[in-house]
Amino acid sequence: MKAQIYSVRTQSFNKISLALLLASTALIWSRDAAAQEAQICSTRYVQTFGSSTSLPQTTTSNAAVLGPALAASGEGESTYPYGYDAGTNTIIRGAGYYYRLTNPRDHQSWTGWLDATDHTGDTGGYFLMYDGYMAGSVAYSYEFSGLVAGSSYSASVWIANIFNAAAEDDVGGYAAPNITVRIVNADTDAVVSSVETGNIPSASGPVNGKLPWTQYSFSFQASPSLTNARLEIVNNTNAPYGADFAIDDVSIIGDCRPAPPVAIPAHPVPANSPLGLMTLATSILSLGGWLIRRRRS
Ligand SMILES: [Ca+2]
Repeated sequence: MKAQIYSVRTQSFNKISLALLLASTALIWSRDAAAQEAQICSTRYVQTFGSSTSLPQTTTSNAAVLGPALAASGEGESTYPYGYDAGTNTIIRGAGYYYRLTNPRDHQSWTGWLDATDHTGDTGGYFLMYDGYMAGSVAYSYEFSGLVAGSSYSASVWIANIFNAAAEDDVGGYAAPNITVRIVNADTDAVVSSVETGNIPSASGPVNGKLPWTQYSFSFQASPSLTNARLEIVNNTNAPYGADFAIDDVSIIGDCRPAPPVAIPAHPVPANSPLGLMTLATSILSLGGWLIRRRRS
C-alpha cells in the first residue's frame, strides 16, 4: 500500500514535471522566437521631415517659411549648414546651404524654382532642399546599428530637381543635380551598395502639384562584418550655379521574413519518453509558429 502511494505520487510528480518542462520549453521557444523576430524586424526608419499647417500660405521670402533645422538626433545629419541666420531672423541664400521647406518658391520669389510641394503628401509637408555645392559633399546622412547578419534591407529616397524648365530666366546655364545614394559600413566607411541618379533633368512644371519626384532605391545584405551602417546622399556636382535639389521620404526597411523552423534532431529518441515528448512538442510549436508567421508575412 505504501509502495502504491509512493508509486502514484511518483507518477504524479513525473506528470507535473513533464508538464512544467513542456511549459518551460514552450516559454523558452516563444521568448527566443519573439526576440529573434523582433531583432530581424527592428530596423524600420522612415523620415518624412514632418509638416506644419501654421506657415504663411503666400510667398513671403522670409524666414517664417522655414521649418527647423535637422534635430540633434533621430532625423539624420547634414554637412551643409542650415540656411538661417538667427541673429537677423533671415534666410541665408547661397550655394552650400540646406533648408526645410514646404515649397521651393517660398525660399525666394524667383520663378526659376518650381512652385510645388513635397512627396509625402501631408498638408504643409516638409522636404529638405539643398543649394548643391562641392562634389563629394554629404548632403544628408543617417546612421543605424543592430543589423542582423544574413538579413536583407532596402534603402530608398525620393529626389527632385527643383529647377523650373519653363522659367524665362532659366537660361540653361545651371548644372543639373547629380547625386549618389549609398550605404557605407559605419565601422570602416567602406561603400556597401549605391545607386547613381545621373543628371536629373528639370521639369517644366509641377506633377499633380508636387515636385517631379523620382524614387532611388536599392537593397543590401547585412553580414557579421556589417552590423552598423550609414545611409549617405552625396552631391556629385562642382558647378557654382545649379545642382539644386530636394529630398523626401528617406527609408531603411529590414526584411522581416520569419526564421525557419527548428531542425528535428538527427538521432530519434523514443516518442513516449519525456525527452521525446519535449522534442515533439518543441518541433510542433516551432513549426506552428513558423506557419503562422508565414501566413501573416
Ligand atoms: Ca515630406
